[in-house]
Amino acid sequence: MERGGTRSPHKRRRKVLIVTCVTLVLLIVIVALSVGLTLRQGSDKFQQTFIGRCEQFKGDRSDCQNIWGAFARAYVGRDPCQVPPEAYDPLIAAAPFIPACNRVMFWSKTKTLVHDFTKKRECFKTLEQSLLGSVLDGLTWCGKEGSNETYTTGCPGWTDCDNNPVRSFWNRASAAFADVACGDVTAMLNGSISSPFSSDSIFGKIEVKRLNATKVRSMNVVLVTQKNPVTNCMNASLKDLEKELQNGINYGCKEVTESRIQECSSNEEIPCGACW
Ligand code: DVN
Repeated sequence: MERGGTRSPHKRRRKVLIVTCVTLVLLIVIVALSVGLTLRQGSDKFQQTFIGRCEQFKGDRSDCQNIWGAFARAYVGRDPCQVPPEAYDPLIAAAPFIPACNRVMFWSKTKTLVHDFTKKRECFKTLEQSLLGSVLDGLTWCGKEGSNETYTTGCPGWTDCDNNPVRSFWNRASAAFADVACGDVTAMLNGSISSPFSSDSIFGKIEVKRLNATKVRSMNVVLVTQKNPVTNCMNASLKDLEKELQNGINYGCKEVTESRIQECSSNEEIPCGACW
């Protein structure tokens, strides 16, 4: 029996231990809940960005939810290095690319310049100006086995594994974009590098190979040069590009200075056809 309410040291130590354990468990629960909440918020934010961009492009809410569903099913709950391009087939079916005959613009190593130009002039359309390209340009996403969240951090980088969700999307979307190319198509390539065309690039290994001579009449390269050009239209890699085109697709190449392209971007008085 305890005298006067004093406790033995043993009991005091046990009480301190219990309080410490309970505090620790509570702390762990709070941290777990806040991490889960943060992940959930990140996942929701990504979905809101996707749907917001989709609605902005389409001008209405119409089927953006369906398109989101087809997109998410490609990678959610999957190992982020096991998402092949064909996982996005249902997405391409849900948001098909619309042919833009004589206005298709491919590019390689000229991302900033080509989009500065195409954003200001209606002459050409790039993949990144399509519904899916504009919704996902600049975003990173992946899933994880056993989770129904979309992660935007901790995802595999572009070169970490071939079948990562972002790279597979752009490979699949590039193929679909090239499949609907028609008429005279254009490619803006970089004349400041020794090989403006690389068969290892998305343009080289996917898009060029999918151009169909029954629909595409010509491939016209715009080789962007600086004051002191590094290369020109006689470059060996451009000869390779010409060889890789399907028989029946004519090839052309023009060296155009970056300043001329910037002039065309900002001066709508210059008709599209006279830019180069
Ligand atoms: O025709 C275009 C367009 O239609 C697109 O779908 O494919 C063609 C462009 O791809 P490309 O020929 O491979 O050209 P790039 O310039 O080598 O790469 C295009 C983009 O892929 C880069 O701008 C990177 O995108 P980002 O990060 O600038 O938004 C990405 N990319 C390519 N190689 C990469 C890489 N990102 C990171 N690491 C790499 N090694």
